[in-house]
Formats: sequence, C-alpha cells, structure tokens
Amino acid sequence: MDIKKIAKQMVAKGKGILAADESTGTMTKRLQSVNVESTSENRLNFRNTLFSSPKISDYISGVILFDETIRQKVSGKSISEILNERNILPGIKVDKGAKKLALSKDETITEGLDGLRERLKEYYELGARFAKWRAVYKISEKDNLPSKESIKANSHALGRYSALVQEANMVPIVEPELLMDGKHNINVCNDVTSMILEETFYQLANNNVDVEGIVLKPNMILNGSESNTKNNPSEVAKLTLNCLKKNVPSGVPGIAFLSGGQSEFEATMNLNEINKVNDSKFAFTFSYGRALQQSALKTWAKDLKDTKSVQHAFEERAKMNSLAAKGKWNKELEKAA
Ligand code: 5MM
Repeated sequence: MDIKKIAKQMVAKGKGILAADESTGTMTKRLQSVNVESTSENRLNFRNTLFSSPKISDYISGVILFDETIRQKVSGKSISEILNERNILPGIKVDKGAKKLALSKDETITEGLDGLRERLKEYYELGARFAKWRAVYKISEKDNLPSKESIKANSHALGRYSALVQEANMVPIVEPELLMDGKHNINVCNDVTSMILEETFYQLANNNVDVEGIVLKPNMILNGSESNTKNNPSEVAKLTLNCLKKNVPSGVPGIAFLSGGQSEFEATMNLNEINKVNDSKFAFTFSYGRALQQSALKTWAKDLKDTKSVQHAFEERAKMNSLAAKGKWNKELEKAA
C-alpha cells in the first residue's frame, strides 16, 4: 500500500494509535508498579490481552510494537497476523533509546541510525507498516535547555530516520517529545515546542521526506508538572492548535499526540478540547501509551486471569479517546462507564 494511504488510515476519523512499544526496562517498571513479575511471557500476555479486546478495531487504527513483541507468537500466529486480522496496522519502534548527548548538560540524543536500513527491511517482512522514533527534550530555565545543539542533532536524526523509513515503504511517526517535567509555565512550553517543531520540519525537508507520508506525534502545550498551575483545557487547546498550525506543514495528514504523563482523564479531555476548536485540515488524534493502558494494567494486577475485565477497562479508555478524537466526549460519559 502507498505510504500516504497508510498515514491516512492511521489517523482515520475517530481512531488512534496504541503505543505498546515500551522497551523491556520501561515495561519492567510498569509491571513492577503493580507487583507483576516482568517475564517475557507476562509482557506478551498483557499486551495480547489488549490486542485481542473484542472492540479494539472500533477505536484503534495501529499499534506500535517493541522488537520483542513483533517476534512473539500466540498459538502459532504472529502478533502482526493477529493485528492484521482485526484491520489494525502493526508498527514498530526503531530507535535504540535516548542516550546522553556528549559534553551536554544532561541532554539526550536518540540513537539507532546505524544499520537501520537493514532492520527496516526485516521489520517490513515481519509485518510492520509504520515505524516510530522518539526524540526527548527537557526544559531547564536555569541552564537554558533544551540547547540549540540538542535540537539540531535530534531533528537531524529524525530527518534521516524518516527518509530511511519512507524508502522502506513505511510511514514514519515523528515524535519530538518535550517532557512536561519542570516548573516552567505554559508559555515557555509553547515557545520551546515551537522552536523544536520548526527545526524538525526543516530537517525533514532537508532529507527529502514527503510530509504527506508521515504522522507527527507531538506533546500538547502544558504547564510544567511542578509549576503548581492546573492546566486549563481551553487554554491548552488554543495554544496547542496555534503552535501546530504555525509550525507544521499543511500537507501532514495527521497529528497523534503523546500523553506524556497526563492522567487518563486529562489526556482525553485535552484531546477533546483541541478537536472542538480545530479549524485546521489536520486530523488530531491520540498515540497514547500510559493514558490508554493504566486502568487496564491496574485491573490486570488484581487478577492475571480476568481477561474480560482488563479488556473492558482498555476498551473504555480507547472509546473515550475515540470520542475525543471527534470532539464528542464529555465528562458525563466517563461517569456512565
Ligand atoms: C510506550 O512508551 C514509549 C517509550 O518507551 P521507552 O521509554 O521504553 O522507549 C514512548 O515512546 C511512547 O510511545 C510515547 O512517549 C507516548 O507514550 P505516553 O505514555 O507518553 O503516551
């Protein structure tokens, strides 16, 4: 299939992406937080319980997998086959993580470009039709971070990654994440996100990436999590929409937000608010990890065999976010769930 069609399918109206691409270290932390041992079997069981939820296809267009998961099988079927049967696109995280940027003040550079062309070929054969690469930035007003060097280096890597992914006939999810950690206010987040997006798209263009065949996965514009200021959803929506309209080329078919540590409720409410005021051509949807999995994980920890309740918890979050992706969510629906 043509990559532009895949990108459109990923952001189809009312559908979003499940980020289940936690590396083993992160997944171990998630499982330990609910006192479950992190074995490869448990990681597969939890993930496959979500993937085989009866109504998943109503809300989810694609799933981002980790290398371990795309190679796993359930009753002889690969995870890609299981997802394809449900009309869900399999995707794969291809970065090798954010490592310390040499001589920097605690900044990171995402690695994984060496050998990527060959790895993409294998992932395509394993069924992946899109990929994901995450650049990570943090704000420090004291140290004037993120630095220009870190923005340039990470954006350049995103550009090279995206070109390689498109060359392999897959859609790159471009994820420049500005963490919400810190005491800064929402306007600082706005200015820094703007700077990051500008450089990201400059580097994508320099690398001949066709923006009609990508999906952008940005952070929302929020107050720092230690700022003691509660986010006002209409302010979040207004600033986020304006920032994206200003910095993202209009050819980009869709924008799928990360949740970034927001609660499940906040992530849904803010997405809904953005869609309510959306006067652009972009489709705004979700590509959530924690904000789609938290309730399901807690339910699973209560009884590892209670598949039905876990799937119900997951489907509820997926449904609420699907409604938010159409601007049709409201608080009352949460109470009814
Ligand atoms: C699912 O978490 C992904 C990161 O995993 P590692 O840190 O283990 O590599 C992450 O890239 C995720 O896809 C996005 O950040 C969105 O997740 P959240 O939880 O922020 O919605």
